[in-house]
Amino acid sequence: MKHEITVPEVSEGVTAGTVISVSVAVGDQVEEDQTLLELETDKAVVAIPAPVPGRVTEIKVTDGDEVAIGAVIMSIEATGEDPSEAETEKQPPIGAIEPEAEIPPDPEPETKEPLPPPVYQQSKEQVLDLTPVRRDDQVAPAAPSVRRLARELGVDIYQVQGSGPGGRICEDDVRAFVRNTMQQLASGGVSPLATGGANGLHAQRPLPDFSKWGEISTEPLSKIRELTADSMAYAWSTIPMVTQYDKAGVEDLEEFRKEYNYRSTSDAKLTMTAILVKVCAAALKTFPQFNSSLDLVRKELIFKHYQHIGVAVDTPNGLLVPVIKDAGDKGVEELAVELNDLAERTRQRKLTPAEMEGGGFIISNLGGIGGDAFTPIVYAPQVAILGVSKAEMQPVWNGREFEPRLMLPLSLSYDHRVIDGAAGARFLRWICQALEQPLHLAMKG
Ligand code: CAO
Repeated sequence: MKHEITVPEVSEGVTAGTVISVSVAVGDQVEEDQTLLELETDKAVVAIPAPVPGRVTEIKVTDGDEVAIGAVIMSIEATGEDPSEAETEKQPPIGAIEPEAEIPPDPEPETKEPLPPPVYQQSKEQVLDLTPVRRDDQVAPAAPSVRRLARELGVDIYQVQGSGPGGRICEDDVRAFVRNTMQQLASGGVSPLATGGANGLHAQRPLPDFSKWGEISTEPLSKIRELTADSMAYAWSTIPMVTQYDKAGVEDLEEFRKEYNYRSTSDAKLTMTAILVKVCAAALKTFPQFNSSLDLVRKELIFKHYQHIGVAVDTPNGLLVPVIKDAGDKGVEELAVELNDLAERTRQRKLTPAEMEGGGFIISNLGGIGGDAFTPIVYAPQVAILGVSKAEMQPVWNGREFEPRLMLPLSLSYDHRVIDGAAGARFLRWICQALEQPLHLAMKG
């Protein structure tokens, strides 16, 4: 029986995606759940699996194609199904001479070309403008041509008030936004909008022709890079942030971790990051404002009574942040298993959008690479993020003498509209103490 494979609903608000790699060819025999192709949307990369075992009979897309949700992308002739259930409407009437069953031709033996690497280039005709339309999980209701106009004029479309039904934004709305903003500029400055956002103008200044000075090459931005650029620019231009630095002596913890990994029969390694997830979840329970979001429109703080912690994962395609849900209710062992699994699937681009949503706080551990300190950027609408640098042996004065200690540098960036400096310092000290004396965590966490 023929199964048509359609693009599934990936996430709310996502209407289309880009095929980044087709993993099968016509004639391939596939298992149930085997990945047929990978699709990149503005929320995530998703693998589309085979719903049944069978043979691929048709592929309608190729790498780089833009496809709408619901579009048919492939067909599979299922194998192993009960023939009495399949194709019943095509059964010949009783007594009729049964024609010979039509057998699809065998695939050309061994003519399959090796799959090309994913291509991100799109032909102009096929492009369905998929410019990121997400901001704090809201979708800007605008046609691709309107979004294109906004981009050309350097307007952040999320700041444009739509005049159409349901707030739909049309070209006139974008032009009116530019006119108003220019008038405000001319009359002495732009006041921040009620959303607390910036003035909405993120125009890029014209670039010089770099090829004048030597050879250059270009490559299109991946969706991940586009989204990262958008969310970082938004956070940087709207959140007044401060970074607080501290250090925790972690020699006892490291000794325990190494001993645990040596004795453990589990596949999942206990890492410093997993321990930090546990400690931060406990810290968020003690200091709930670090797990809040600021709503300037309603003039209120939203407190989350769950501890969903994002962990920044470095992948060849860019930074992604899977979220460990309810970290405060889980033990370190369970968190280690979950983190290993999430990080692995993140690198393989096998996360679902839901696994990257709902985070209230992020840990960004660059210590495996190196560095003394850095200033992580708060990821709106969160209000704080913990950066972790490389733990190193250092001489520390204990009041009588210098003693060698393994010091883990921590950098906490926070939204200064929500968190005062003293609270930032206390929160980070609390984390340091919990790492230095885990009993402290058990007593208070
Ligand atoms: N100090 C010293 N060593 C550290 C360390 C730290 N802060 N963090 C990790 N290490 C060590 C680990 O102990 C491990 O050594 P061993 O193999 O001897 O145990 C090694 O570095 C590699 O660790 P890991 O990467 O396997 O495991 P992890 O849990 O510590 O990190 C993850 C997981 C996903 C956080 C990490 O792989 C990663 O992707 N980090 C990059 C995050 C990033 O890009 N952030 C920037 C975001 S922009 O703000």
